[in-house]
Amino acid sequence: MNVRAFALSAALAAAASLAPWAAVAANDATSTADERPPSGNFTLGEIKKVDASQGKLTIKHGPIENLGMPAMTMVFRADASVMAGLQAGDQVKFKADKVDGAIRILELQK
Ligand SMILES: [Cu+2]
Repeated sequence: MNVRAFALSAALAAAASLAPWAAVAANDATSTADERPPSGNFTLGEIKKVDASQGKLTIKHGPIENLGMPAMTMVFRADASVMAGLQAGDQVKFKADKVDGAIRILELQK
C-alpha cells in the first residue's frame, strides 16, 4: 500500500469510526491542538505578599502577553514549591497561565 492509499483508507476509517486506533489518533490530534504553546516570555514582577497557607502570591507585575493582561498588582495561585524562599520585596520573573479558572504561576525565578 502506498502512502496516499494508506492516508485515504485511514481517513475513511476515521470518518466511519470503524477502527478504534483511528479514533484514538483523532483524539490525540484534537488534544494536541487544544494545548497552549509554552507561554514564551517571562513576566517581570515584584512580590508583594506571600500567603503559603492559602497558596496565594500577590505580585505587582508587568504585562502578561499570553493572558492579554496589562501591568497591575494581583493575586496569583501558586504551589508551595514555587513560593518557597520568597518574601515581599523580591524581584522575580515568572510565567503564568489560566488553570481551572484561576491564574496560576507555572514557573518562577528569583
Ligand atoms: Cu494581573
